[in-house]
Amino acid sequence: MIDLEKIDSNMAYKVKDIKLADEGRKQIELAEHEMPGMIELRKKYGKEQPLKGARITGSLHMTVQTAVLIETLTALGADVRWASCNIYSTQDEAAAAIATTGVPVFAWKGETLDEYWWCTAQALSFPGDKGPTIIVDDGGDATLMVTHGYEAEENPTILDRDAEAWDEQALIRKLKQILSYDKQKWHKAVKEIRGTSEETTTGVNRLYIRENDGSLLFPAINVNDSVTKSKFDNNYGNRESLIDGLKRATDIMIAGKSAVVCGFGGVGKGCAEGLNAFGAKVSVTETDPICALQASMEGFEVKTLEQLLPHGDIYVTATGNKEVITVEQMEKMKDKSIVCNIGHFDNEIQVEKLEERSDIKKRNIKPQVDEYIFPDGHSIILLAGGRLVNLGCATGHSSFVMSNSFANQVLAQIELWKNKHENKVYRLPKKLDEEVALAHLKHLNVSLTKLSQSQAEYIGVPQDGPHKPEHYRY
Ligand code: ARJ
Repeated sequence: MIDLEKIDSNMAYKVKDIKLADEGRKQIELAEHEMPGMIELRKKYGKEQPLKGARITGSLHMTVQTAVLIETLTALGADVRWASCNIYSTQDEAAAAIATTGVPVFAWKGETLDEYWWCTAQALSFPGDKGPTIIVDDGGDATLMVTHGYEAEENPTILDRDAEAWDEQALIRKLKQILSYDKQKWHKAVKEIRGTSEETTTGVNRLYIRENDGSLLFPAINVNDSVTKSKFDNNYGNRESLIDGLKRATDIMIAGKSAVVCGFGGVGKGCAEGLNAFGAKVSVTETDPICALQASMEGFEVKTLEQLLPHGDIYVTATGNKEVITVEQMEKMKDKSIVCNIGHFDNEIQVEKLEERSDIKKRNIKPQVDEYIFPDGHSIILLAGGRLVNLGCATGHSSFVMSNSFANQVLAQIELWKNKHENKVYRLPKKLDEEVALAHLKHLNVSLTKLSQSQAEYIGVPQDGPHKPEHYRY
């Protein structure tokens, strides 16, 4: 048992089973072969050590792919500590492999919410009473802990509110505990933080909200909106990993089923396409007229959830919003409907309400697969407790697509560490986006056509890129 009351910056690591390290190492080696972007960055910057002196805290799913990211950051000179950003997403063998290299990792599959925030606090606490100098965030939980902790040091009464979400209650408990013995922890940390780079759409939303209301305490780089992240990971990544999650959890035949995808943004597009490719009849729900039109012109029926409830067999939320599927709606679904979420946070499906209803019975089928039985006897199958199904029930996106996302992360970390920025949200320049793509072309045997000087002049771009104007959205 760990002592959740204490933050111990000298603890070497906390993982499920350190003996899994060999297994993890072999998977990491295979992943490296599929992550040319990571290997190229190690080659390009290994000598120069651009991250030397940086203390990096990562709050991002502790998978095999993330292990390759961590080892790229350390190869560039950084001192790294890590926690997962989801209680179900850790691959225990990857965590063990990284822990044996001397990088303090605090992550295991199946954390409680209190353990989760302990892990995040551990990753944010470097020996010698220090915090990080830069953060790799996915969903903004490391930034949230630092920022909320900082605000509570100025006004402790903000921690006295009645939080509804269980996750938020656990964060408040942890921050209160820390505040009781250290009134300056987060102020000391913020003084040295040069910035954060954010992986995902919903985390980026949080950053822009903070930028607009003036509560952003340090600079941030929006990695999600690099083209080689959002148009690849969110789309092609989910196209495969959603199916992987559904299959590993339920073994369901997808062909012929009615699948409902809530949200047709970057993630929803990939999900709808993946389900369609497996032969499902795909319907979409949307609030945005442009995305609704896109879905329709891709051949998907666009309806309201109410209209689809009598028909759906599989429901996937991918909106980035909250309470997209309510308990009342689940009550109207067909028997044994599969309900899951692939957006970053756990509140797209009303799981807490489902849990609180004493007339609904829960039966665990296997880890991360639960059946909820309604009073009339019909049931729904909920995957990964409403959290990211691809990471909770499978192992997330494949290495190749993550190599693109993580190359952007590494470039963002170098930028934050080497240059001073204002407390604003930035994006990486288009040229770097193209470099990330370039690093992955050889692996797929791509031959690129080169613009001649006169062709480049004709369309008004430099010959060596960026080859399209910055605002071009792809
Ligand atoms: C680590 C992963 C993996 C994986 O980049 C994706 C994103 O935006 C996150 C939302 O939380 C999940 C992240 N992601 C997907 N697959 N991170 N390892 N294998």
